[in-house]
Amino acid sequence: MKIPKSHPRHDSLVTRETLVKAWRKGIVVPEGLIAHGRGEAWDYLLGEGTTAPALVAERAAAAFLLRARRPVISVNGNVAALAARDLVSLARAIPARIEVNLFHRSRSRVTQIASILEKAGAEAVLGIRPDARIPGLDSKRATASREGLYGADVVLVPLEDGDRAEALVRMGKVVISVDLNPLSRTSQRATVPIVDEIRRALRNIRKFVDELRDRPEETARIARTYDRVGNMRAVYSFIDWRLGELRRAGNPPARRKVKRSARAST
Ligand code: PTJ
Repeated sequence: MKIPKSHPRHDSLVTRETLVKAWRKGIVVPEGLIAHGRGEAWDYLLGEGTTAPALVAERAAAAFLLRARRPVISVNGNVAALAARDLVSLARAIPARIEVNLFHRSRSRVTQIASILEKAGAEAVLGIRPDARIPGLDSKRATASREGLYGADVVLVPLEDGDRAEALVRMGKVVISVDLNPLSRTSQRATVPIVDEIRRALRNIRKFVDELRDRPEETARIARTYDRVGNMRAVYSFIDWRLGELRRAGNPPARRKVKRSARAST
């Protein structure tokens, strides 16, 4: 379907079409379309832009990923369909391994997703031949590679399910999630929950990786002082503020531009 450029919800409709196309090819599962709708509803509430607390979490994520010995980024169908390029760009910048890990796992989906990532510039994508299991999980999400998710010390798990996030935390890993729903089990369980849209989050983390790469002391300070509970409180305060504005205006307020450098201190 061709979306007219003049449509007031152009970008949102293009995203929806991208996911539907990926579903037709078998990359995204039908459940992924439901997940998208849930995420977009939260994005409306958040104002469809990166909030100041999300920027703080994204900067912390960059610090943890840069300090990691074995950083790994997990990819599922939705993430591959929406953000393959952004994800590969971040993985190369860190550098981190990429592993395809699916809730609705099938060999053909894993292979298709790995090939999308390779077309976007990824090398040696993991997940096709898993050789380990994450303890305490019964779903197909438990499959992992020793070289990748199983052996990682820091994992970035966008659009994750809560069970696996929790299991990865139990294994002692630093778990960075990206999920627009601050109340999801994933956001509740992750070490660094990022409440932001996947493409915005990946681009921001990438910028912070570039900014922090040659600043080990600042990176160490951010990792030491990152305050998960404080950050989630700030997310709830933001939602509270936004609802207050909506209540007062009776209409969505114009979004205030967030200045990345000015707002992203921990
Ligand atoms: O490809 P598979 O087989 O691994 O399956 C992928 C899905 C997404 C179906 C699977 O991981 C799943 O069931 O996830 P959930 O439990 O529905 O959680 C997905 C979360 O992602 C929800 O809490 C949404 O709010 C959130 N979400 C959806 N779209 C976005 C998002 N968060 C950030 N950016 C988005 N674009």
